[in-house]
Amino acid sequence: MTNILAKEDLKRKILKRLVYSVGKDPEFAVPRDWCVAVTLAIRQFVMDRWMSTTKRIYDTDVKRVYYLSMEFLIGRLLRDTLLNLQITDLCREALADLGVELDEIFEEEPDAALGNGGLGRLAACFMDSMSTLGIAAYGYGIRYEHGLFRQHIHEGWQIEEAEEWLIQGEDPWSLSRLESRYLIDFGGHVDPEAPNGRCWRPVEQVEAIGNDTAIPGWGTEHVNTLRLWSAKPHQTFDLSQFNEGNYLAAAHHEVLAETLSRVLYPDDSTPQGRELRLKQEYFFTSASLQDLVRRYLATHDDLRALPDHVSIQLNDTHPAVAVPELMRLLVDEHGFRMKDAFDVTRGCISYTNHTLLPEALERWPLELFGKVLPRHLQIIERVDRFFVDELNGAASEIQPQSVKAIDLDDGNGGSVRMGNLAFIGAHKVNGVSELHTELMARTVFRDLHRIYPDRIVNMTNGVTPRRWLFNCNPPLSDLICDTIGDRWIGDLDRLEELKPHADDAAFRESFAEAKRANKVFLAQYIREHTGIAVDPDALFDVQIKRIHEYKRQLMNALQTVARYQAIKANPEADWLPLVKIISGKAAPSYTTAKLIIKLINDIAQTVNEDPVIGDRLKVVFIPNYNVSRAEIIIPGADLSEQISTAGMEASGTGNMKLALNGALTVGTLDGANVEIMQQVGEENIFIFGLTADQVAARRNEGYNPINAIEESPRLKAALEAIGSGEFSGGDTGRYKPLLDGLYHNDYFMLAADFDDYLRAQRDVGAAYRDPDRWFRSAVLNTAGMGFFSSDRTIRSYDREIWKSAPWLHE
Ligand code: NBG
Repeated sequence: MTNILAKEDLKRKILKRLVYSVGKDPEFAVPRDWCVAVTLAIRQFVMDRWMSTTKRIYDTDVKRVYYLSMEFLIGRLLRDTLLNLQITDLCREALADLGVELDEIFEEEPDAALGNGGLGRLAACFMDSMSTLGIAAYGYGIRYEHGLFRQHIHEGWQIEEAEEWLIQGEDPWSLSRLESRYLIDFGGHVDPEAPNGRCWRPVEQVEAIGNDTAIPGWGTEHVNTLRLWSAKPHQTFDLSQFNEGNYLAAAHHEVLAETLSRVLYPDDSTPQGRELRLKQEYFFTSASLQDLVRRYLATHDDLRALPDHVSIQLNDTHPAVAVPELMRLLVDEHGFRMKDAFDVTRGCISYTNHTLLPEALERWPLELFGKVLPRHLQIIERVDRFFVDELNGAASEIQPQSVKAIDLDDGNGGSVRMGNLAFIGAHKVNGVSELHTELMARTVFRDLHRIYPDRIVNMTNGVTPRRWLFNCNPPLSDLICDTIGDRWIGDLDRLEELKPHADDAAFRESFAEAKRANKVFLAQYIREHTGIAVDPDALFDVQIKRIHEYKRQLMNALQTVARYQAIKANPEADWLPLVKIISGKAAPSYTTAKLIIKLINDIAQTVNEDPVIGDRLKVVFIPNYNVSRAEIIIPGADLSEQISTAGMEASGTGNMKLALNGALTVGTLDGANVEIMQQVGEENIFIFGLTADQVAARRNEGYNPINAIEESPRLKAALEAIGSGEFSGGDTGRYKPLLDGLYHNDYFMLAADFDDYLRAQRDVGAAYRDPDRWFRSAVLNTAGMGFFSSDRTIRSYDREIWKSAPWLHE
């Protein structure tokens, strides 16, 4: 009865939105109109819970957690929101009554790609988990008008196209909060004569306006807020200029301001030496801090107690300017003494490091920093002085100059080291897997770790099981629910109960059927999107992630060539049919990565068209990798390629999603692979290659790739085939940069690992030929992945860093 009422109510809400907000007659509405109408109706549906959550947080005055992240790679929201509200079936039935198919509506939603890769997707998983656990959390970021570029493949090359996720300029999920607006200043100078506070005389101002999206948790009434800032001009359109006919000048301010939230920097590893990027970082950090201080002061009056009520988590160094910005707010606007402001700031802030790659550790030239943020530069100098005092007390043998936030001796006029600034200004600093955390303490932050030995903690990454198993993989999640019930969705450790079923032949059979159904679906998708026909009974070998040399897609490509050559040499042998599936984007300015994409596509063309090869080997590059594509590829994967040079992948999260969905991993002992191995058991994963320590040792000894290549006839033959133009229509020059890189440098030690990689792939093939063995391992992979829920990660952030939800740890 209630269900019928609820259904009728939802129908009414949807129709009302369709007519009054979208402005369409149901008779003429196209699927996209329905998608917007449903979204608006669901938004309305969560409103009560959202408001009562806000009220509860105010009333109980629990500690708030603020997650500052330049990126939130959210993907589509409708399916996950319905699941979390537990109204998927209700909505499906309501729409069916209206003659509309819910699954078709899902496909209409644009994929919000406000992030580059792992770091942004992690932030999105954390939002889901923080709501699910009932933590009073706010995500803060930027509402980019254009998210990550769309990748189009033209004759094998990556072409970037602007991405449009805002349907007609709007995001139906979000509410624009015109009352939450803040002024953000830039440039100018600091007035040394100014009496107390307010000594900064900026020359440029923009407004930050909040746009809120509700993030409901799973199986709870709790709804948190994701607040993304958009930039608007402060001095709006200049009518007098316009009237004088000076149209461009009239719009100048507008254009300048709005540029700040126009595009996401499409690079996940190299800092952009660009003023705009620095301004974006300050823009969203300042707006977020002003907002949280205002919220705090609405119900408290003593800012010295801020650390008891507020935790600010910096997702990488992009918001590290929060350190001087919070201090500036306290000193210049609230009359604090500098040292007190530093202590309060450090009490609130903690920082997550996501990479050890030297080129990814942000640095800003002093000149640029001082030009854009003169007051902040001054404050950072003060931070350095407090730091030097602490250093002198703790480890006087360390040269302050080598660790201060400001590096005067970089040979380039000096720079601000954002990693050191974040480390010094935070009370906790975390890595994202055990190995990464350990390496962090031994390498990039070695000296700082000696000075502050209790500061570094590990928080191994996780992924939300709602999106990354329940929603993306109905065949498998149905099987799991039939076998152990559905409590695993909110308590992933329960997957452990599947372990005994690994020895049950009937269960393994059902598990294999679920996998096959997903592979059939993926095969159809591949056919529709690439024209390539693949056999669902072949082994689906998947590598999906950003294209980067350290991730070694090139090694995967070379293994493919080696396999191709072996089949050609002996086509009649009993080859296990293999489909290589690769997908990922390269940063637009990363020439080598783009050339790797071209090579993969060239290999694909040659192999797929070779009549001798047939179904024994197919190579597929799926264009425009994004969250929605991941949701289709992951459930259909048999093998997960996690083959980075050991010591270089901070954690990885795709590795977790794939194993959770029953793929076996072939990988190095890098990032979270190490912990995946511990959880699923060494016999259920294919590990190969040098360890991080061995990589470092080989580099120190003076590694010579030519020797390694000479010792590996199969690698040599693969390289020679590429060099001879076999995959490039006789063009012997095309891949010279890649080949020269391997022969003369091979920084990522591909040659050193190659033969062992082939060995591991042979082991994979042998295991796959024995379905009992394979599916036993696959079941044990899914069953062993409970640890990698982002719920577990968030609990441990809360226990060790935020301390905002003590009831979670009782
Ligand atoms: C990435 C790492 C991944 C890690 C994610 C999330 C950046 C800078 N780093 O290994 O490369 O899984 O962060 O922590 O995007």
